[in-house]
Amino acid sequence: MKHRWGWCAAVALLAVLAMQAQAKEKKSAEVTSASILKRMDRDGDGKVGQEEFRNAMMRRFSAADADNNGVLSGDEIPTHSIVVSKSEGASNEVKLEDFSAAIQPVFEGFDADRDGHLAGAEVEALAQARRHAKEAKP
Ligand SMILES: [Ca+2]
Ligand SMILES: [Ca+2]
Repeated sequence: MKHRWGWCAAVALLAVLAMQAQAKEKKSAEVTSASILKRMDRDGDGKVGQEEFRNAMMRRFSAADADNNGVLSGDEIPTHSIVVSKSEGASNEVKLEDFSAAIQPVFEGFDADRDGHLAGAEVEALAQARRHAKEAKP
């Protein structure tokens, strides 16, 4: 009986440690609807409009394009961009035109009610996709 309790305590301790590790990991990779709105909602209406989304994505492209040649290659390719993953030839290089062409379908994929804005649950779905992309390719 004594043994059993010790074993239970050890398992409980491990579970707590695992949970703490998970919480820590989550915090460092946190993408929330709030953080997305903060970055993309430039006119402050609490929604991400189509233009705001496109502008944010284009900012990310320019930021990633270190040598400014309109093509992301090798280390320049952001590993957890959901637009990049939809762009053609994403494994080797991402051309500005392919990236740009992928923005619209990605936006429409998240705009569930098709009103041209991402709001509420739509932003949350975007945040979730970003989190998953980060987890898949750290
Ligand atoms: Ca807005
Ligand atoms: Ca919408």
